[in-house]
Amino acid sequence: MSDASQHTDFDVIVVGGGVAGIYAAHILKNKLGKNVLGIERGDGLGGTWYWNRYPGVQADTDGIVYRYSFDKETSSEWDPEARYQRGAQIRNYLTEVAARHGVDEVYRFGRAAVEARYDDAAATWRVEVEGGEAFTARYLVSAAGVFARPVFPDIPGFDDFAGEIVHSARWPEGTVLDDKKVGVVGTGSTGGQLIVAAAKVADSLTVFQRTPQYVVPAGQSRLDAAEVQEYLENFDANWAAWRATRLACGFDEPEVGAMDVTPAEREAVFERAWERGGGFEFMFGTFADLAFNRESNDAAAEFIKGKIRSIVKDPDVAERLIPSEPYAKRPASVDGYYETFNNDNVELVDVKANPIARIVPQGVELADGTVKELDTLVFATGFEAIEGAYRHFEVAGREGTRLLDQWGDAPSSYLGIATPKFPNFFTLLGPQGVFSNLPPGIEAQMDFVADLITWSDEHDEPVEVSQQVLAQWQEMCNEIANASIFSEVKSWIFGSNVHTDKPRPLFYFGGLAAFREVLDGERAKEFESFRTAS
Ligand code: NA7
Repeated sequence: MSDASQHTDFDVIVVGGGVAGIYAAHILKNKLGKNVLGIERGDGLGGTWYWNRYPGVQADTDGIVYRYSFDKETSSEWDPEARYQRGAQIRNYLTEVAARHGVDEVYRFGRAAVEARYDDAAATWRVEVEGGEAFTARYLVSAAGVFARPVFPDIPGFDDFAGEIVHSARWPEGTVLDDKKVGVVGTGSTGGQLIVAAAKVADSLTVFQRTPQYVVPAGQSRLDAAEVQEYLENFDANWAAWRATRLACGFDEPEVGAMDVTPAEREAVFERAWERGGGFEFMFGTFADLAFNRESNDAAAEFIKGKIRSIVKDPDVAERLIPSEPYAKRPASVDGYYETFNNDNVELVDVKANPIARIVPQGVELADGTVKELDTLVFATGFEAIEGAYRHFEVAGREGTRLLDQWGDAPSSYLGIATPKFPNFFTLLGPQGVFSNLPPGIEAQMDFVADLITWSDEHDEPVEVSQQVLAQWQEMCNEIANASIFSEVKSWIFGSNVHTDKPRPLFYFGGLAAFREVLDGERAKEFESFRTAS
């Protein structure tokens, strides 16, 4: 921390200390030799994994690929034999990687960046943190997070509740659900994990479900020793192969469509995937077209509906758990999810049929007047994805243009990285970045940003994407996203969980391999799209 505590001017400021920020700081400091300041509002590193500490939290992407590919060694906090890592393990892993590479030293913790402003004349960024202290740098890398802004529903009576209200993403230390009357609002990936964990310890669990989800088993298991050895011995080759796939989730991505095989073959493929577990693997590792072909999507949906009916003993409860929408949200996977609704201490409330009217001192009152008594009310109601980070971090580019104004109702950044009017400002996981397993997607983006910075340094010229290039990118992203069945449902992937009437595709759905080709094309053209100034 010596640099950060003594100086206010840096080569690069990195906002955020999660998976993206740590990688950015590492590349900038250790590969480019930059003088870097990292700003993190939490008291430690980890980002999403720092904030999300709810019971049951774990990754649902395989641990062998939910990690950095540049660091083979760090593993003491990593359990290479477990298919998925728990939240605390990932947090510790990230902290340890940062320490191993000297990245923790560049961070200042505990105060959020509240404003960043581009100084046109000086061609520098000025970043202010809570409390008023300010820093300057030529480049600003925002790794402010995809899930930085949790959302609570607009329900009256929050202050009336006699018990404890928590959001899954802001879990207070010491809050336990043991022997409590617990309510959980929300049944997304988070709600699913929480529900299973809470049901095991709570006196009673009331699940307030608005839209049922398709949930397949996660398939948490132990990898065998030979698998782990193969993984470590061929670490780089494995990563090279995974990067050449669409999702880089570590499984083979088939080319055959679900309708190209017989019904019996299809059933067998789904059954094997169900047995093995994994949401992404079920959606993208069974057949090539579940996200794009309605018939194929229906087939997968019907398979999962059949599983719900066979697992859930009470047919009324089963029907309430069965989605009517296509299978087109970020795929959820939780072990024992549907089985949990067979527990005597678990009640499922359909809040579409009987909405939450208000929170009252003793619990939650429904529209029909029923009161569900609770000690702890948990909101697993998600996030304002991507854009949300900039509601408490005001970024202003050339001529004072606000980032959120520039994005408007159609947020887009070229490659998820660059926004016109924001010179030398780079978002990692900005709007319309690649939809893939996040760590390799982040590495691809940041490696590219590093090359852009090097070019800018060499030419002594700020880099800024042109409006025309962005428009073409946006059109392509929208076209692919709107052709996908994901566009038919409301979810954070389209920002429509918050901006309900204004869906916006927040990702490039062309896959990581194609995304990386676009990046290489830009490199080959010597970053032509970013040379607006020349
Ligand atoms: P999600 O996937 O956005 O899920 C939020 C859940 O909360 C979902 O079931 C929502 O139902 C529900 N919700 C939101 N508002 C309400 C209200 N007002 N009443 C009832 N239910 C509500 O967030 P997660 O945290 O689970 O997951 C986010 C990502 O984090 C995940 O995809 C991983 O990538 C990691 P709805 O479907 O909107 O009716």
